[in-house]
Amino acid sequence: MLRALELAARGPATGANPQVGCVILSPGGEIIAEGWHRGLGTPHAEVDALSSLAPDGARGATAVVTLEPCNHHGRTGPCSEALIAAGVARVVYAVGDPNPVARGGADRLRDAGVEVIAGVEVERVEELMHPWLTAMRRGVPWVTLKWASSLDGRAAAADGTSQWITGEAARARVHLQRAAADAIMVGTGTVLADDPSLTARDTRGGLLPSQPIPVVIGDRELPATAQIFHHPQPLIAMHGHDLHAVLSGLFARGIRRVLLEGGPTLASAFIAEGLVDEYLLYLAPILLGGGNLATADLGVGTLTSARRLTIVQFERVGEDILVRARPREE
Ligand code: AOF
Ligand code: ZN
Repeated sequence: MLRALELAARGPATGANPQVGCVILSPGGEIIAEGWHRGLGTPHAEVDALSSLAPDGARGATAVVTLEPCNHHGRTGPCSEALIAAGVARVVYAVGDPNPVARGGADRLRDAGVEVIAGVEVERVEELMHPWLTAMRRGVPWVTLKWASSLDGRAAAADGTSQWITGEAARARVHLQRAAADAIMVGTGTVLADDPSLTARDTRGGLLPSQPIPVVIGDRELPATAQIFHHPQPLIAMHGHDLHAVLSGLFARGIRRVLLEGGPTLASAFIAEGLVDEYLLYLAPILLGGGNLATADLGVGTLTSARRLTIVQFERVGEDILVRARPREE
């Protein structure tokens, strides 16, 4: 399973489909085939692994898969049927398929007389798949909120200047984080104030291979000259009155991971509604004082109603510090 997990991680971490890996073992326990899923519309990990074997090469074999084999005719045929047709004797998987359309593979396999073992290395596999699994289980994308602030929590100076609070290394890291998201979201206010391009770029300004879809929330009109209209992906513009509905709408379009880079107003609305799954907070060693806090009103009137987080990681990035945190589970 740990090998299958390694293979899974070779697939793209973005897009509507999960990262899935598969190893096929001979009846004697040796690895005879490996496969992984390379993204939407391509063969699933199980079929990818089977395809490297002769037609009867998997007879009596064990298939080890990170995700329960699917049971649906989607963009490809059901993996349950492919494993049965190949004569596989045993299927071992980690995580049950959360997709209501695709699930049911384990039962189908058992009905066909295949031995099925579930839940192997489930914690490690869930860790790799956590954003995708969370999104699929609730029908709403995984939301990562990113901001950069001074050590005293300000996102801009008194005159409104807000670019280059953090250093070059942190900016390069943000671009990688953009490339790892399916969509990048800001409010119309941020587009008007900063005219961001919302692309994922390398340190020379070239476009990275994976580009998040730009999403703009709000009612203010955008000038035709806004940089965002030159993004390689077509813009999604939505009203922001019901943020949960905004997120379900993005999920329906195949978006599983949203990076929220909006200003304090949009960020705080998401926080206040409990819609943020993860925080990426860049803290620069400068002090700005005054107003312009990174967050607006969060509806926290007293300390006991504070939004409490758990820091899951912190790291020095150049001169700055990156704090990764998640809402504390009560
Ligand atoms: C994958 N890769 O290796 C496995 C998946 O859109 P489709 O037809 O490719 O089906 C996607 C669903 O298939 C996905 O949501 C998951 O439930 C199931 N298993 N998907 O993309 C794979 N094994
Ligand atoms: Zn499948």
